[in-house]
Amino acid sequence: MNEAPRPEPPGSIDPEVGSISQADLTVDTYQVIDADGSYDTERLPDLTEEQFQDLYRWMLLQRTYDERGTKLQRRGRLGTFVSGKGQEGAIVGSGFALQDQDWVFPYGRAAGTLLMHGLSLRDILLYWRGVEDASRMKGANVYGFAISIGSHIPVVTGAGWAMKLDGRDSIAFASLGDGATSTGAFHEGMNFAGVLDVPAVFFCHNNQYAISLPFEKQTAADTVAQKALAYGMDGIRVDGNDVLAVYNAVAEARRRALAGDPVLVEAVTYRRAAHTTSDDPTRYRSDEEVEDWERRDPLERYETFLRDAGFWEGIDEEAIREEVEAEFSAAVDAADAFEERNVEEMFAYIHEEMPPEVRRQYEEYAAFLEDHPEMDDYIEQRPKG
Ligand SMILES: Cc1ncc(C[n+]2csc(CCOP(=O)(O)OP(=O)(O)O)c2C)c(N)n1
Repeated sequence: MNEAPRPEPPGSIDPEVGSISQADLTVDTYQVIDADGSYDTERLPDLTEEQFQDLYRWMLLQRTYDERGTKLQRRGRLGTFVSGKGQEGAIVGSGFALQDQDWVFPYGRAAGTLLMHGLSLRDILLYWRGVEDASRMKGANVYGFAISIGSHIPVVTGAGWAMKLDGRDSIAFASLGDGATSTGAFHEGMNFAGVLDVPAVFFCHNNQYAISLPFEKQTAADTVAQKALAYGMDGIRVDGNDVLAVYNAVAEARRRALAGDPVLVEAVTYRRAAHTTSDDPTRYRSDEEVEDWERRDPLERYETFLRDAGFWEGIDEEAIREEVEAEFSAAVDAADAFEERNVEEMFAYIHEEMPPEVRRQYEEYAAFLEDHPEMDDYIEQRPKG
């Protein structure tokens, strides 16, 4: 044991003891279209007129999905519903920059990204209806929703690493919220992504809230993008309500990821709807704040751009609205026609063979139902797929 007494804190400390501080960082927010709709021609992506118009259609589909999905839930026809209203620029701009061979690891708010990646609208509705096997995300390179927030980040790193070892020309793409960046899983996954140089893009929708918790109360970091530096990665901060800026940012992040440099992208946006259909946001945020973000609506901003750039004439807005409404209605009909599920499938859908622990749970449940036949009626009343 060292018996020598510790010195008192010195009266003066060497001023040369240095530190780095976030105050020294400049983190710019990349934009192509300003809030008033004016744009920088130098930054316009190299897209065809049809592709510029397509972006509008996708955003309108996302808006329709959010509005009608919320109503469906209110009528008891979905278990719960998570709206991406206000985040259309981030959802669609990022989806447009991906390629079919990429894998998407989604969080619940980004339905449009998944539709653009080939997932059916019917299956997304079935998911929110509580049909377990909709979690399989059939027919698209899409992994199940990360309901446990941030839990998918190490999986994304692992998937990206596998792609790298296989020499594939694809990336692993994660969507996540700002709240997810405060989880342990996020830090671990990001750390290894940086160490292993995996082809992954981590796309954070910074929509200012994690349920009722505002961004400033959740982290002392000024931005999400700067968190990348701690993992030896690059961070990009982009205006998430500017669909073209998001498209450029994710296209660039994807290019770097393929070259072995994973990127964290922060899209600055706002969740205009409630957290889920069981939340009342008026309890924790002001009308003024919501109205302020309504004025930064991603669809209106993009429409102004399309008009100024001369791309609006080719758009029959009424026809597109009818088309996306019809697409949504058809998906609801298809979900309604989905065959009835039996109880076993709730346990059986995820594994090729039921593992012993899951089998034990299933048997317990089946025995419970035998003892309580009245529960059958309750199950009958569950919304069917
Ligand atoms: C690991 C974990 N902790 C807590 C929750 C409960 N929860 C559900 S959503 C949410 C907030 C998510 O916020 P954010 O990641 O910012 O995404 P947003 O919903 O704002 O789009 C929380 C804490 C959860 N699902 N998973």
